Amino acid sequence: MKLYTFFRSSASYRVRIALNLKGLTYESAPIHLRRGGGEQLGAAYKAINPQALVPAFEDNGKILTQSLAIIEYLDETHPNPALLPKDPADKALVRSMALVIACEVHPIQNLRVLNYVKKEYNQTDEQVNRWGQHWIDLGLSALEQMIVAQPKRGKVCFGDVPTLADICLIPQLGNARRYGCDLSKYPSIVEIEKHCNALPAFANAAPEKQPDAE
Ligand SMILES: N[C@@H](CCC(=O)N[C@@H](CS)C(=O)NCC(=O)O)C(=O)O
Repeated sequence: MKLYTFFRSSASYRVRIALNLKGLTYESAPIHLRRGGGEQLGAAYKAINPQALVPAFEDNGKILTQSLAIIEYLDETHPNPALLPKDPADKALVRSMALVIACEVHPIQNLRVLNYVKKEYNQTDEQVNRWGQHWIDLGLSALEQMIVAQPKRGKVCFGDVPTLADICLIPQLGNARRYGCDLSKYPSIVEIEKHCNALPAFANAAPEKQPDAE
């Protein structure tokens, strides 16, 4: 198993957590998103992922892309521990929490989007930062309400055992801090982060623990 990853990439971080939760060992293939204008944009990496995004994942000669597709593949090929609840309504709830981050927040404060906004619309770093902060805050504030309102409130987003929702949430919080978001507005999220980061699967997936960390 090989993971094309960048230490600071939150989508790669999601897959690293899932691999660790499953107890799977893998080879890390670092793709530096800034060096030389971005290694993800080179022909060699585009042959692996035509979207020029990390992560990509190789298993038994097959290449998979999109972090959530990779994580669901891992969950189906290595079912224990499960990353989604069995009950269809619970499963839909966990997926909806994960998608708040993966569909609504993360894509619009991604490197290429921010670079585009900055260059095409002549925005300063400060303005681009505010853009990122706005979308992160909107998503986290909704997620905080979803966590509090759900019936199985426990140590993590849903119940007491980490799911896909936590796998998406925790990496996003590092980005949130980088953009200057005030996380004290989201007390349940901060508690969940504390709990998850005490678990080796999450701690060992953190950007600063990666072989390509700077
Ligand atoms: N939806 C994709 C998002 C992947 C993605 O946006 N990756 C970022 C790093 S977190 C990336 O490669 N950015 C490179 C760029 O913007 O040029 C997934 O979940 O895998």
